[in-house]
Amino acid sequence: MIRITEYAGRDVAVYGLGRTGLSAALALKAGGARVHAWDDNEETRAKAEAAGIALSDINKRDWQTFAALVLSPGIPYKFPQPHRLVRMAEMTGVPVIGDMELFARAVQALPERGRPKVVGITGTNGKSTTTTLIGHILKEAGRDVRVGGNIGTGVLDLAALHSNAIYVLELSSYQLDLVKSLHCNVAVMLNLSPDHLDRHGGMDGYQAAKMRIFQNQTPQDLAVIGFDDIYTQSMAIGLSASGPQHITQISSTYTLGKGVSAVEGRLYDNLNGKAEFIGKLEDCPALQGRHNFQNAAAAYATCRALGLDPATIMAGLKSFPGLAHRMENIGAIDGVRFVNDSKATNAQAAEQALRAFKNIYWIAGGVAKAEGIMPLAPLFPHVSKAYLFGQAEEAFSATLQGKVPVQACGTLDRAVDQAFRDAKAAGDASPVVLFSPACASFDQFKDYEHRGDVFRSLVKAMMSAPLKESA
Ligand code: UMA
Repeated sequence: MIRITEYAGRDVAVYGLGRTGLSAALALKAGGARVHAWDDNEETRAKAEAAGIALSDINKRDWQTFAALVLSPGIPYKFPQPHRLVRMAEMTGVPVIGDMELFARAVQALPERGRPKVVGITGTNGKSTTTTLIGHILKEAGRDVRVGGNIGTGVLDLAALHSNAIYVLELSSYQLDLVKSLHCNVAVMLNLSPDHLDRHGGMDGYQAAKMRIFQNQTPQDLAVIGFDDIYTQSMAIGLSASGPQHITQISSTYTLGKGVSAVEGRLYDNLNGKAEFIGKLEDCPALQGRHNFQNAAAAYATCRALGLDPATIMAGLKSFPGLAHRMENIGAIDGVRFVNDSKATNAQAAEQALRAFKNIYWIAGGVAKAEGIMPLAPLFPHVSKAYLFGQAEEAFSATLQGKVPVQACGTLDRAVDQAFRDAKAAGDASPVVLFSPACASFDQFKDYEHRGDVFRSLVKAMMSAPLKESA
């Protein structure tokens, strides 16, 4: 835990006691603040109490006494309209901040030489993969790395500040809205497309929130910016005109005159205006597909800035296991690769994986969404055969009829077994058993994580036991 001593002996309101609020309340309490913690959800309040946080209904308190309101990112700050308690704070002159701001100030309070490095990652898509990837490469290189933020671990839950440590933080637009003092030694902006517009009052507000990742950067710092969409292109132009920091552009679409490119998975370092071929991303199983090439280029640029050599970074890209349940590479048996993409709960989410591979033995099913798998039709030529299970079996079978061979399997275990047998027997080049269900899970599983865990266990069991003779 990162103790927050800034408010020692003062009263601080903490509203929202999910991952952010609970970790902030504990960090403030450990640092000597008088914490007034509240959540409207009874169950969440009970959990906070069990964790040692005394509850205090801030709706009924004298707000003049609070030194700050720590707000959770999920609670409306400015749009669609400020939460009632945000208005209350504003009316009484109480600053509204988030856990990232508490972290940022704790870092700034250290003498300059004692500060850890901070790497922030934002963008519309690919944040979690890039954050985890950078953490993985740095860890493999022997660095003291701590990974948190929007990825699921509240930043104040990470290990205590240390001058040798590197904090790799996924930053959402919600979190960036609540931060003023954050100073990223490396700030990564992957890509931008319209998202969360209601929460930011439109695209301008969303973009402005994202731009806050660059605030407080100095000439010693680096901004890594995607070149593949017009929004990030214009951010890079704006920053190069008026920002103090260095800029490295990255692309998975264009071969850049200066920067890091990963067009068709061929990674080139052209940071100094002289292109050097670093490696083929086809050798990195968990980084397939153009969106992942962009993530890999960003991770490469970041790790170079932190002093890693190209060979070490390439080794980390190759050994990256991927995020659990998101195109997670589980391993191979007899040349057949197994990929767990259980997080794909609709057709749009399954598209990335279907696009990334060929010779696919596709396992799909569960509770279908309204659009079914029709939007995936252009990718059906990538599929050698489909194995269906769960409620969607009949509907998916009808969509695939005449286009892709189909087998109705009923359950996931039968689908895995049959897909492996066929993939092994077919003798295709680089066959992939892909579990990308394009469905919700709740007909047969607790949630997508449970479903993915079951798939992984089935594959691991096959890895340690020979295949039985008959299906
Ligand atoms: N609440 C009230 N009253 C209200 C509204 C909410 O009491 O009127 C309470 C809720 O009961 C809840 C808390 O306030 O307990 C709100 O918590 P939260 O939604 O901010 O969630 P946390 O558990 O604190 O998780 C947050 C991030 N969630 C959001 O931004 C919505 C997590 O990102 C993040 O991992 C975590 O902090 C740790 O940093 C999740 C997310 O979905 C993954 N992020 C969005 C995204 O990626 O699209 C931005």
